[in-house]
Amino acid sequence: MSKSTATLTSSIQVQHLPGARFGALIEGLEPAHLSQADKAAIWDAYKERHGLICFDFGHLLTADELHALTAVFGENEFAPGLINGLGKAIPEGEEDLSIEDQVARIRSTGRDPYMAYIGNLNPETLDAKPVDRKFFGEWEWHTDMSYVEVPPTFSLLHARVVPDDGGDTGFCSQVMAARALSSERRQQLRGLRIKHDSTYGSSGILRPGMTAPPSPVEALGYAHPALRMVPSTDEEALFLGRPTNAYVMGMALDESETLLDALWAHATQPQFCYRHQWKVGQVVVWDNRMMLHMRYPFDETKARLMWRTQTKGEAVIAAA
Ligand SMILES: O=C(O)CCC(=O)C(=O)O
Ligand SMILES: [Fe+2]
Repeated sequence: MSKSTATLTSSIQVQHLPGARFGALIEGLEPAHLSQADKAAIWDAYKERHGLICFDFGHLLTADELHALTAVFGENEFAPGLINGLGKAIPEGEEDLSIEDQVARIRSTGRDPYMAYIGNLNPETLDAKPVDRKFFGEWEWHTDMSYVEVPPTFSLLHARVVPDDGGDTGFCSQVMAARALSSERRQQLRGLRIKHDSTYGSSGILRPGMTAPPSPVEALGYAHPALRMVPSTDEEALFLGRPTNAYVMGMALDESETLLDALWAHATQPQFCYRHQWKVGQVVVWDNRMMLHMRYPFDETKARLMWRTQTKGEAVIAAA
């Protein structure tokens, strides 16, 4: 990887993520003492390595440290499922409840509204916590919260407890997938919008307050351009969201399904994908504009707990 002037004054070590065609591995970073040079080196790695970085700390972070690392990538966004309309249906009678009131309510329970806990352990006590069986199964390819108009840009996952086997996270570069489109397909995709369903979470569980739609045509969600621009690197990326209940706006359902099947087969080819095996203490950050991700299954007798943060997004820009 080329060295920029920024990396000369930062003590962090940046290398290619082993086993991946994209992604960087960063070691030696002190999240409580992030310098301007560190931040510049992180952004260089992000740009050169297509929006995926694994930070190897070798120890667990505090919540403040994870929030400080998140702030390198943007303004912290609320965790999904806590604020009305952000991965959570608006309960009757709460239509006018302000975000400030909701945040005050969440904080009064001792909960950090910017942190999500994904796992089958109580995040405080680390005691086993009952979860839906789907938690252990495969989580479908997706980009985070793409069913809202302005989805979060970066997501960060911090491995606290991981099984010795299984539970890997897959990443798939949609910039590489877009580059490999035929010119006919690229032409066809310009102007097309795909609706990204909000009813099911990535593991296949219905989200709080949601009901299953009769068909993808009626599913609640947001329709985004199929091909988007990523302004930070000035490249195009395919933007498929997630397979469940996806729908190409304006098409007959069977026509939409046929096109989506072909796009998913193209988008998730092995040469665009990387499978991450976690080590406790790592933080992986990805740019949802450039990257799909999924989670591999693991054994129901095992424990897994991740802390998760995300950054606020910006309006989705269609490829010209
Ligand atoms: O737990 C994982 O490996 C991935 C979960 C996920 O989809 C996410 O955090 O956005
Ligand atoms: Fe996700």
